[in-house]
Amino acid sequence: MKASEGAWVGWTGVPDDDSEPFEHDGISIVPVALSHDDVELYYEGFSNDTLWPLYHDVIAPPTYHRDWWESYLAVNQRFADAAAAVASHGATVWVQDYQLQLVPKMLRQLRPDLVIGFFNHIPFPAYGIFSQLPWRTQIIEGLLGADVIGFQRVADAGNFSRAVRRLLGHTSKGTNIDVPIDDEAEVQGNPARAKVSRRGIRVRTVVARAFPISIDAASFEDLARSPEIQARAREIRHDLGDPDVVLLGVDRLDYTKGIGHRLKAYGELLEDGNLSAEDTSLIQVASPSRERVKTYMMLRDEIELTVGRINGDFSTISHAAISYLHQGFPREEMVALYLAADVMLVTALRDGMNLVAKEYVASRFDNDGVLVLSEFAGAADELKAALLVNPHDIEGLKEAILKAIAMPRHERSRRMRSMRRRVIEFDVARWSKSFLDALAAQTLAQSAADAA
Ligand code: GDG
Repeated sequence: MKASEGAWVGWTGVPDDDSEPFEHDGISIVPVALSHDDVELYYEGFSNDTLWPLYHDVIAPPTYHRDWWESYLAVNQRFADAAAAVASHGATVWVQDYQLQLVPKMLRQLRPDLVIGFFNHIPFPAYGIFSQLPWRTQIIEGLLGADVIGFQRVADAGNFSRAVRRLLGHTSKGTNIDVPIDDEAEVQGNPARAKVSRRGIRVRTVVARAFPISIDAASFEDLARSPEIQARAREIRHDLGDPDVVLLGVDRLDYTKGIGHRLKAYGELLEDGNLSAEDTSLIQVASPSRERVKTYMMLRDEIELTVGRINGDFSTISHAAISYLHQGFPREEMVALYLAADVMLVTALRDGMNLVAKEYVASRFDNDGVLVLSEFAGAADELKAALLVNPHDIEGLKEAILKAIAMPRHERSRRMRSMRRRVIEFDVARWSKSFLDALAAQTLAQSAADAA
């Protein structure tokens, strides 16, 4: 952002905050205000209680309310207006995530000169699920306002392209979708974009493909290499009573993360006598999330009941079966936890990517530790040397946990090295560069097609 003199357009996170634009750390920040009602209807409602469960394969039932949709429309328009007001001629605007899917089209109508990208951080569901959405066509049309639409997985991009074909009948070839242009202003605003399709109509090409997101891997490794953090990792194990095995889960307290499935598997292993709280400890960080949404309140009750039962049944005075932390921690503490853990459990039922999996790998410069990873997290496409699991298969999950605990050092090291190569090479800088390069290439290709 600094290098490109960009502006960051976003909500401050505080309702009814109408702060003026300001500079921070060399970046121009442009706040967009949300009222208390907007937060309730647009953010907690449509974004987190309609789109979130729908896009995560309806693990929880999505709620459809017309006034939430109206609010989603209004807030998306506010963001489009704010971006249109600050973008210079021909600028690149990169819209982030499912809360803003209508912005690309709204922005293109306001500013046909702009180059527009969109990245979806969560999955894009199969058509059979997506088609439940009463506003499915508007969402697809909103996204198609972009030049490049990025997804976490190849499967997500495929689901999107299928939805476009089913709902709008546009033709597509590979990752390119031909979108008819029916607005003369759009052609005038950027004549280079329009071309004539094989069907003889004026179209522009939209690219929809996977750009798996990543982390700043080097910064995690740097923290992990610091002597203070290593000392803290030892201290954590000591404070747990120096168990033989430390298992770790780190998630926002969200029903997509499969925390309940993980606890069920762990509880059964204790019950079967395959594990004992004397020599095994599970740390579960469940950072508070969306606490005003009802499904999240219910989830918290359910998880805390399960933790209480397992601890009640299996803890001893000196050793807790589960150290459950409903708190957020500084990043230094997270890295110390990653270093302290023999086995990292990522058992999401559906997850766009899951950065925790990558953070664990990036932190383990010692090439030790085992990652148990759900095949339903996007990270599974890249971290193939993890122990991949189907979290719905509790027996399979239990076997994977035991296998992780028993894994010989040379195998742990081989798997971790392979995963580390991937995470270090494909870091977040590479992710953003590849997206922005694709966006630039897309506009260049269109100019070239026009010139020819
Ligand atoms: C969405 C998609 C996709 C969590 N607790 C603490 C803390 N965290 C940090 C983790 C990690 C991040 O939050 C969570 O990222 P995830 O990727 O695991 O999951 P979502 O929040 O659901 O993110 C997801 C992501 O967007 C990016 O595209 O991967 O699929 O759902 O970085 O470390 N960090 C600190 N203290 C905590 O207590 N410092």
